Amino acid sequence: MRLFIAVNLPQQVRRGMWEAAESLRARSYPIRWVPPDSLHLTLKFLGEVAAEREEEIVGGIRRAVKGTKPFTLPIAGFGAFPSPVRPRVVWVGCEGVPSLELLQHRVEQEMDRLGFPVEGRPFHPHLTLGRVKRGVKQRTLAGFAADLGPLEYAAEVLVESVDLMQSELMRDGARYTRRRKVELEA
Ligand code: 2AM
Repeated sequence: MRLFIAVNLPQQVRRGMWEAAESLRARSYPIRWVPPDSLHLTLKFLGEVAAEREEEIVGGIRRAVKGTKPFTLPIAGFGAFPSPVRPRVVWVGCEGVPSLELLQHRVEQEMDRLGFPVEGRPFHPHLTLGRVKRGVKQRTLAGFAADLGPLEYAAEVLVESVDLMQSELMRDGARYTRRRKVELEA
């Protein structure tokens, strides 16, 4: 099964992000939007994993969160990777939060011990709202940066747990289900 480790968001925040991007979706750019129920923050993508390794992975997540207390995660602002003028991934940001960076680093270290290689690129925490469809011409995205610019959303999320998630690739996009929830230490 295809697995990843994520922080999930309260429904109210998922709704808020979705609604804040309404005007952008209305422009019908060639973007596949993540449905509001699926919006999340990925800490580590594991990829295809044998089902019998699930407990071992949960054990790694438990070790990673040991000593981490629940913390507040401010999320704010819209952006795009690699840039708003050449967008591929559209997101809401949550950078620069030391507790989150430490947590991600510890998850990365524990998963490395289990044989999941450390990402070669720096961690840019983000909440993916949409992905530009493959092979689309750049001109179909003309005006995107100008439409993204005025969007605003900000919220504070209390992070109290980390989830092991399963991703199933369906014809109309990925379906995510929570397999396990690991609570941070209160
Ligand atoms: P993204 O939001 O930046 O696309 C489930 O696929 C989650 O794992 C997504 O949030 C996705 O991040 C993340 N992810 C990270 N690396 C990935 C990869 N190589 N393939 C698919 N998803 C990946």
